[in-house]
Amino acid sequence: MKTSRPNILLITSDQQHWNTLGKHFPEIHTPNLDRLADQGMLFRRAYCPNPTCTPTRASLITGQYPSRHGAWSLGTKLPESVPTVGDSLHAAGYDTALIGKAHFQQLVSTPEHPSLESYPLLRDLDFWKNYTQPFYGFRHIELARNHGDECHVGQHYAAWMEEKGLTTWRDHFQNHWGPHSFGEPDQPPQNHRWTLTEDYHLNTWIAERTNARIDHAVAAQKPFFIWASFFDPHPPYLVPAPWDTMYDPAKLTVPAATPGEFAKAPPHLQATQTPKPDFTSYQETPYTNHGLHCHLHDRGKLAANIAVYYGMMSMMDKYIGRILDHLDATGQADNTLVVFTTDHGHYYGHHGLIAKGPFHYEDGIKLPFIARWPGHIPAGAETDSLVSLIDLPVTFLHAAGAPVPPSMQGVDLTPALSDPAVAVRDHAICEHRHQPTAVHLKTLVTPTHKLTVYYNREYGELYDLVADPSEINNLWAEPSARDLRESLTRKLLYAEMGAEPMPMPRVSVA
Ligand SMILES: [Ca+2]
Repeated sequence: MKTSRPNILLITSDQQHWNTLGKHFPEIHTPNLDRLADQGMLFRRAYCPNPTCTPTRASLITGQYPSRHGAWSLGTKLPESVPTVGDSLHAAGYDTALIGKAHFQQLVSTPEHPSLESYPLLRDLDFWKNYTQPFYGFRHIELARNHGDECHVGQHYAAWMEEKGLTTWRDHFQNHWGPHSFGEPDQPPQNHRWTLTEDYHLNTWIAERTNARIDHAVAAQKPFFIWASFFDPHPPYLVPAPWDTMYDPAKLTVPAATPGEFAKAPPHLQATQTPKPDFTSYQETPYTNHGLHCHLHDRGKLAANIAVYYGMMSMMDKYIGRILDHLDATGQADNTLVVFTTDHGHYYGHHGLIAKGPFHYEDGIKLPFIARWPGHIPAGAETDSLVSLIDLPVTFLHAAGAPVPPSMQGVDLTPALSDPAVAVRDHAICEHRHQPTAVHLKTLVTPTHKLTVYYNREYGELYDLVADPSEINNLWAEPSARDLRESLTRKLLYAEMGAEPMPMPRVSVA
């Protein structure tokens, strides 16, 4: 029986630069994502609400900004009390499942803040094999926690490798993490070519299990909401053969800083370009300030890393293709809203930076974003309509005809999905609070400009994205840009006021 309500398939990567789709950047090959874009709409101006994992991932399921849902930084936990899109879709009769990376909870469990995604539970495979409880609205989960060969490997993924006959899976992963030793032989971190073969890779597992869940929902005659949550191309730069040699580093463009661009940059950005920067004044908690370190790098090594970064994405593209093929084979493609995106961007030389951190250039906060729904979204369309990841829960609930919890702060993208000329937003907001006060910034993106305010600092950033798309010329302190800065600051305040939720509807005069 074919239901009239659409299935919803969310496919995400982790830390993927916006300009890594082969359709527009021929140095990389992503034939399956190109196919998805040819059959759907490519959004050129999609933004994350925070450029780190946990905050933005929690926004993806709650439709709330990190400043509202509570998981404001890495190492925090999304409160279980926050309504999620899965809660609402389950209540509406959907089969809800998450396959792959969650990262809604922290690696260390405490009595006050217990975490399922923590040591030593990660490696208790029997616990995960027998796990049947809902998790943030997903009635079915199959999880892992490791990027590449990281020691956090375990959960359903490790159980799957064992079921596949790879009893020696531990040999392919690091085993020790600070005080949490597993008493197993230590493995040094691997570089570029992973000893783990493709048959046992995270991508293979996610595609296989996503397809199995599609089959489950079809057999149960229920519409599904499935999040296929890939881990790549998040570093470490590591991929099985032959993908590690697919790209020749000598033939790749290696981005770089523009000479002189840091003259008017905030001090933490300037410091990243010095050999031994002192970031102690930014360290309010004992926990790592991601990205606040020296970013100077060897260009040759960077090129070799980019080749593997691209290889990771081409391999992931193959397995995304397997999921899209399965939608076709099961006759579900026409009745499925597919969204492909990532949780945040990545630097590989842009502005002299590597990986991620409190830097809100387009490289870090703009995303690849494709939506396909035959008959509802025009095929092959492209749009500059601004969208935010916090819009997806609201949009999914509208597609399903399910009520939207008043807690959600996103915008319904439906009008923009049907017409690339329609804009549903005049701004996007990107937050970044990695320390309570010392690393706390907020960015307003408009169709033409970008303003970044640093908490309790006199400095900031202001870029004209039309005249200066590379974000080289910081206008924040320019006397000629004073009125512009004032009006954008006011617009940021309006945006904050407009996003204030109204949990209780007004039902009486007083
Ligand atoms: Ca991430």
